[in-house]
Amino acid sequence: MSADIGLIGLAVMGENLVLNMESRGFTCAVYNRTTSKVDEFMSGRGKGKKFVGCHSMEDLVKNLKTPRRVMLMVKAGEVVDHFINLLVPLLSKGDIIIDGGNSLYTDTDRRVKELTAKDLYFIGTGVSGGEEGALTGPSIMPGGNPKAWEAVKPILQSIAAKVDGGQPCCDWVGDGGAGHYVKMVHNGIEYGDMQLISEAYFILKHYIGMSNQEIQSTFIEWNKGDLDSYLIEISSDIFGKKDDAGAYVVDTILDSAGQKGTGKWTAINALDLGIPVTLIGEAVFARCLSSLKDQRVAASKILPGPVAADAHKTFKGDKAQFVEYVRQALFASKLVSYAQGFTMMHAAAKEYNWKLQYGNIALLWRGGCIIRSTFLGRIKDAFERNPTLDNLLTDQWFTEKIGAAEQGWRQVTAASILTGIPSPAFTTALSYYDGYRCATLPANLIQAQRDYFGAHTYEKVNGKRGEFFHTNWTGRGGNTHSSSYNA
Ligand code: NBP
Repeated sequence: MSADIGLIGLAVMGENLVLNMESRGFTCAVYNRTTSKVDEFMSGRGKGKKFVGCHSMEDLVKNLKTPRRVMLMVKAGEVVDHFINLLVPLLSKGDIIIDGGNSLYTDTDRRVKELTAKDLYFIGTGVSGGEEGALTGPSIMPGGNPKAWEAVKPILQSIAAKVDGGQPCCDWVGDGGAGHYVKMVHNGIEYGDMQLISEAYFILKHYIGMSNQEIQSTFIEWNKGDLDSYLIEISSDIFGKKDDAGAYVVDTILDSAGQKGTGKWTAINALDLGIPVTLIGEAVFARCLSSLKDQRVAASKILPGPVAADAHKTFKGDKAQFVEYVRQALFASKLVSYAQGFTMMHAAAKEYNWKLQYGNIALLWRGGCIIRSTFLGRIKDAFERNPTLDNLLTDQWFTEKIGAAEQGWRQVTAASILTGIPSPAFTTALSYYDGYRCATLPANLIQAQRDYFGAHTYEKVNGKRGEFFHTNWTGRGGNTHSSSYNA
């Protein structure tokens, strides 16, 4: 049997993706380093289906139609290079390797170039949706060598999630590492959304004193409006789940969050590009802070200040009203986070010469992936109105929505600060918002200080942009100044 595609890596993502492909009529050859997993799959979930189980890479390649399409769903990093090196001597001109793991976009860029030089095509694609998405329809963000797109498009689009009456959440993103870049930003936004939701939960729990059951009901309500999203939906399920002993599972889980790197990569790249993506950065640092569990426990006994768990003792006022404020804080912060994520992609497209279609990217995330939400349709609309929009917050829909949520957002951040409830993502989002809409910032003083100690020069309020001045602040320095550039 000649297979339509070969897949290497029968772990949670690979196994479910090939089952998805098979269910759409494609024949898949499968291989895994630990070959017993191939046997388990063939006698288990793959039994009686159109799969070819392979015990060697040679066997896998031999069983493929030409041009051969081989997809890697393995641990990102060196393992991807390892399999590419094994595949290259077995493949022929025009064959295609697709990496569906969470690879760093610069690695994908390099691999596209190296394989093009060998007359092979390489696609690096983000795949989001976890186990269930992989099986029933993930969001797929392919980039790489555009010459390979037509050959893989029918398979990838048929297995992708569908929205708006059948539109696949899979389309060509761009050259080189563009697909993996967009997946990286997706994951960064996912970090931000999860942090925001957890801050809302903490304030409802500690400041208003709500039970898990009450929080669950609140989330169910929220999921019917602007916040309608997969992460709000699964969080409401989480608040209702009890273990065999009758305890809420969420209360039994240690407050130390893990991470696998994509949020960190997003924050690092934002710094490299010089774009303020503060919320994702704060979300990554919040996970780092959470992991310092022992230090936090020790510090909680020493450092003065109000105790978050006691905040409910200070709450006075209308509970329902404050719950609405928390919803507003969550939604407004989310608007900021997505606006920041898209400004970052804007800057990256300029820096790396990609022609990213921002409205299409929002559509790719509308279904299948972890950050899927109805709100993404609003982002698509905003970029349809203005494809070169600098910042989503200045689109009319966003401006109106954030304006309507702003007062509640301030109430919540103020209350959390006064009662010692940490809310780093809510507060950083509000600081960004206030900074972005502030026509005059105190950076004049920073420039003066830089010029004072290092003769770094400054521009004048009424001068021409790009014209730099130096003041001899102490009368002791000369008129020599440092060159003016931004790193
Ligand atoms: P893992 O990321 O756990 O990778 C498991 C696969 O990598 C297995 O086939 C394993 O082979 C192989 N592998 C490892 Br680990 N080390 C190897 C080595 N040194 N040499 C050869 N093969 C090696 O699986 P996953 O969670 O299915 O994720 C696959 C990719 O998709 C990753 O890049 C991940 O970041 C990405 N992703 C994951 C999710 C998710 O929700 N899990 C979502 C979206 C994207 P073995 O069986 O022989 O150990």
